Amino acid sequence: MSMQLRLPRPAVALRLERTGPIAAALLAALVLVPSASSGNYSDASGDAFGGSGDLTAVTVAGDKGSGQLVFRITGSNIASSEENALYLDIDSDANPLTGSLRDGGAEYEFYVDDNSYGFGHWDGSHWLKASNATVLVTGDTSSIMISVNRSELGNTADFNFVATAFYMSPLGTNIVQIGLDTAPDDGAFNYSFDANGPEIDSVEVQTAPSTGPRAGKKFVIVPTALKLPPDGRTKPAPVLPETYSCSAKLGAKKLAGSGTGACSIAVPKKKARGKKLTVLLTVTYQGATKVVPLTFKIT
Ligand SMILES: [Ca+2]
Ligand SMILES: [Ca+2]
Repeated sequence: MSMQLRLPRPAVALRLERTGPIAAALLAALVLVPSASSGNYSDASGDAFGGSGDLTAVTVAGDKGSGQLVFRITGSNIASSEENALYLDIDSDANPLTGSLRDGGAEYEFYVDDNSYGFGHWDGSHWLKASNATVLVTGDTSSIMISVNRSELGNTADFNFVATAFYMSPLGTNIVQIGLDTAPDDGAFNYSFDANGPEIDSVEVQTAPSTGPRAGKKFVIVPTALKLPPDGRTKPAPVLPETYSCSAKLGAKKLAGSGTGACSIAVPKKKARGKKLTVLLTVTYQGATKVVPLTFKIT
């Protein structure tokens, strides 16, 4: 079995008081966050082991104006007891090489159990209690919501994060049972206020023919990898968009496309050679949308 152990953090040893059921203050905070748009991240269901909660999805909605962020972490059997807790690590500078290296470069960490939460800040060598004036935590074993303002996350604009369901209980002398599920399985998710989802820095594409469009032939564009900020992943599999589409023009004339996302473009035979083909490639991933302009010379 391949697994990656993120060990329990003695980290946030501090226990702050649980906020209890959804309060009017929480509802007010939520109103500030547009609910239509959010980063949408998923984790397989049924991949938890050792009795830990099973995480299945995380959404992150941020309001650029106020800086308020709302994480919704869903699954089953999460944060059900002190032994079976939920952690949210936030790498607030989106740099896995700074912060707590044992925790994927996190500068901030939440701990949530069935009746309390903790919020810690890495000071360079220790986890200390963080300022939590804007923090609200609520939910149940199928959904935990954590709301915090970026003013208490180092004024981050773009961060990485990992949710971890972690079970640990003594089984006998010097033996503990450990269970775990992390989202994602490898590396970290990214969220940018500007993108309201992950920051997509660039998109790699392949074309057919690889040498570029030819007059009178079909020209096909396929995105083969999205470049996101570094997230500490150990298995560098390409990140593929969830959907993509193309809009192509020859000069001012729109060209018809077919196939996946209309990215198979019919290049006219007449008066096309030597001209510029412009394509707007739109990719979507985890709630973010990125439009990439591409230009080609027709031969
Ligand atoms: Ca899972
Ligand atoms: Ca960091």
